[in-house]
Amino acid sequence: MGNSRKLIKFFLQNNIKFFSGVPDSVLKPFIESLNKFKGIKHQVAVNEGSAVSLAAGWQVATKKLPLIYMQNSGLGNAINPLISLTHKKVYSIPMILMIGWRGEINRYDEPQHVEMGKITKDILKLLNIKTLILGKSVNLQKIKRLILYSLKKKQPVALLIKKELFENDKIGKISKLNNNEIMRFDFLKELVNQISKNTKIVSTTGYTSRELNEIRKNNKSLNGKDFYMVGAMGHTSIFSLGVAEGLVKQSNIICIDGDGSMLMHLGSLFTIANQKKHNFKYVLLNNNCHESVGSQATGIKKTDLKLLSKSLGFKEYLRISKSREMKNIINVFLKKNRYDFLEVKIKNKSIPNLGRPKNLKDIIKKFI
Ligand SMILES: Cc1ncc(C[n+]2csc(CCOP(=O)(O)OP(=O)(O)O)c2C)c(N)n1
Repeated sequence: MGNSRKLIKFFLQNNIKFFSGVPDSVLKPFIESLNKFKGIKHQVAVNEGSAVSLAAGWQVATKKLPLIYMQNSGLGNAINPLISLTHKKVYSIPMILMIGWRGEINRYDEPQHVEMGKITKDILKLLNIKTLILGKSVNLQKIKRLILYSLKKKQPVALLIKKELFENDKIGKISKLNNNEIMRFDFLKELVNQISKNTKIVSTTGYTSRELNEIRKNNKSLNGKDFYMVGAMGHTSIFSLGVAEGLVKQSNIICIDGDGSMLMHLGSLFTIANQKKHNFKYVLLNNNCHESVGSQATGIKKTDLKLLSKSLGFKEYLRISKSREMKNIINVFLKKNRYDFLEVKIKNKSIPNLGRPKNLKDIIKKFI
């Protein structure tokens, strides 16, 4: 049995049945396995602070111990409720945090993860959260002691998960492909083919930035400049607005977001639509999932994005769901000087051998 199943069984035996969090690649097999067990309540949250607060409310109502999973990048989102809601000096609410350790010390990782990786243990210490690091093997007795500590002291505790813990877990076919026909790569290629020289693109965390970067690498003569939001997930849209507001020379700003990222800080769209910037456009690449970390569903499928964007105050809502309409709708979208919202229904499938944006300092220099 893989470590993820072993741990979930153990949690169930210890009456831990409520799970919430934001997906992470280190925890991918664990999160996927949650859906295969009966008697589990599992809710994917929009951000890590939201997951902690949801679990805290559930704990207050049931007196049972919940588990919240997240990538260590998400600790930033979680700190507010961890220090001002669940902390022992406030309401003292017990829970287990399971944290994927990106930027783990002595292991290569991308720049956006390195600093957080270095300080993750210290942050947990500052938050007074007793932490157990889990590497290749699982010592259930140690975890049991941590659980008892959390219950007795009524405090959050943490399991800090190294990459190797779930690395060899067989998870079967987790990335079920959706029925959308448009590949993100094809859309991005068509978009950069059509944009004018004075267009700047800000693209979201994960595969979107990586694919856009691939397109640029392979064709240096394309118009426009890009900024890749490699970290700060969920802040792509509001960062783009900042760029649109700050530019002295008139440029067109296109924000390319993902559904997971959009939902993480949905309130930013409210600020954006209220500013009514005519040089700002918003594109949502909607694959209904967090594809970059394992295609876990975001739950956005049931939301009417036309209604949402219009009620937030976007000027127009456009949608592309068929490859044959892509070229024309992109053309219409780019031509109009207005703050429109374009939803593109994309397949959750990326091109193989995807590189990563490098030399971030160069990227920011060239952007403006
Ligand atoms: C605060 C934070 N939480 C979690 C992550 C891990 N993470 C990186 S990309 C990603 C998924 C993004 O989903 P979406 O915006 O829908 O784009 P897609 O991957 O589907 O292209 C997640 C959860 C992160 N980088 N930062």
